[in-house]
Amino acid sequence: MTPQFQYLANGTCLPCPSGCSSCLATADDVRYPCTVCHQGFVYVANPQSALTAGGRCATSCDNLGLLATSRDSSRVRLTTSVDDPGSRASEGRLEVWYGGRWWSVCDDRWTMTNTDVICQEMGLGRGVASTPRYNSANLWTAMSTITIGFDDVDCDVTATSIFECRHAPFGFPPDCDQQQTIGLRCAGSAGNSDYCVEACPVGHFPDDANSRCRSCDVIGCLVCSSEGVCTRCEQPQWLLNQTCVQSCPPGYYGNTATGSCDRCDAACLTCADGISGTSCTSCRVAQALNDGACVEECPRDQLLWNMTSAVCVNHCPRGSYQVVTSRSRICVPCFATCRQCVGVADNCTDCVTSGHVLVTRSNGVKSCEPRCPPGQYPRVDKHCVPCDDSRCGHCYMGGHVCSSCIDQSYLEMGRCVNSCSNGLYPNPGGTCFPFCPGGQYSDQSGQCQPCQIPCRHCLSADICVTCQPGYYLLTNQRTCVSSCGSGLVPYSSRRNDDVNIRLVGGLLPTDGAVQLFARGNVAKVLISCAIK
Ligand SMILES: [Ca+2]
Repeated sequence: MTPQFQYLANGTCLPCPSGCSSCLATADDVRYPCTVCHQGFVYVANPQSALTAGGRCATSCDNLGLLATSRDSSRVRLTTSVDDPGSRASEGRLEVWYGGRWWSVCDDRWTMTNTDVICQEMGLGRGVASTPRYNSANLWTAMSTITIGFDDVDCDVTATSIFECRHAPFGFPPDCDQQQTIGLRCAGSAGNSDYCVEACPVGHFPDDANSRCRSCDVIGCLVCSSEGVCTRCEQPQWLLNQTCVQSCPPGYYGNTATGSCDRCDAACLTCADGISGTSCTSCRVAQALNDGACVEECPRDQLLWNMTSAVCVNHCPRGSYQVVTSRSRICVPCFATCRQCVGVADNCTDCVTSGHVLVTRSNGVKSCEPRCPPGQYPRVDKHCVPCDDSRCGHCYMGGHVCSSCIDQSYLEMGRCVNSCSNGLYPNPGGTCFPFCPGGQYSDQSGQCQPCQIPCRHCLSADICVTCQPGYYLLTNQRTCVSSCGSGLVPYSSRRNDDVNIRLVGGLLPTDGAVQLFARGNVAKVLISCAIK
């Protein structure tokens, strides 16, 4: 610690004042040589000089008619490096706390007055210089962590804070890139946490009892008269009942001129933010919204749409249809399954459910259904239309190809026919196949005949394949018997867990050589009725 500084006026070296723990090597004003104060002292920047003026260390701000405040609570700071944001420097990139985070400031239209106002807001005395494109000049690598939130800042000389200066609307993308951040240099030193100010910084109020600035303690509050009593909020918040709100409650609008929530015009139920409360967004019962005004009746050329609140419209919105009588012109909601309807509520022209199709009912009205009725198919526009052949139960391929038939016709190769073609036989489901249905065989003349009981499935009148329940197939004779007889035992071709048996090399499933697959030591030998 070097308690020395030089006073240039007459070239004499003078000791650092007692309150100072650090002094300038050269001070242009002998009354303000300090850079850091001892514990228990507060820093007072030179309010006059715009050179490297330093400050003085006082025992109390009160004696000077000033207020004490803490640098840590300031909403404006100078940042010198990525690693050390908000360091106590009197030079660096300008950052402003707003909406719960720090933003940097664009250099567009920057003025020396801006620099001066903001340096004094930070308790750093007069402004010395500003550096446009500060990010670019310092070649910071972490530029992506910075977002420019303030643009076109324009301070009057009387301003005591950047929050009193005009700027482009916050929240819109500023028309400047990340390198265009403004950097400032202030005359004072930033060595101490506590410093003296003429007016409390933003978000603070003067507590006269101990000459200190105290926090408003209201989130989003810029100006307050005492703790918890806000009088001005940061945009886009609005002042309501001494606090700040994101949006005004129903019946109120955000007054863009005053920044507070004010009552809507008596005609409105709710109204839009703006310079007055006369732009209604909804109306009271028995009134309709017409172009921002609440009216008793819609104009003659408009329709009344009353869903959540009454509105005058030029065309009925989707999901409603118009009903025009000599006395009223209104829009009425469509039936719930209709996305669009015409004439009456349940006459759909489009369906809410994407897979649904439009079915024309007997009264000519179209309804949305999961599928077309028999004899119809869905066109590309989802309207159900008749199949080409009236005997089709269902059809596809543009209605040309049947997939089922009605009126006792048979389905043959996608067509419905009165009888199956030669060599084809009607099977269950009314389909023509080149074989007889189960339990029947084709006789010499090509007619299907029933198998002889107790035969169940057969190839001809005397060649049985399976038997009715309670009968066994004699596979060498292809007939069904009620008992196997001597030398034969019943055999079921069903598998069991221990032994797998199969017949191979025979003409029929129940004919052939027996093959066994045995697991473990004991193989059970089962002999079919069919094997001698
Ligand atoms: Ca700009």
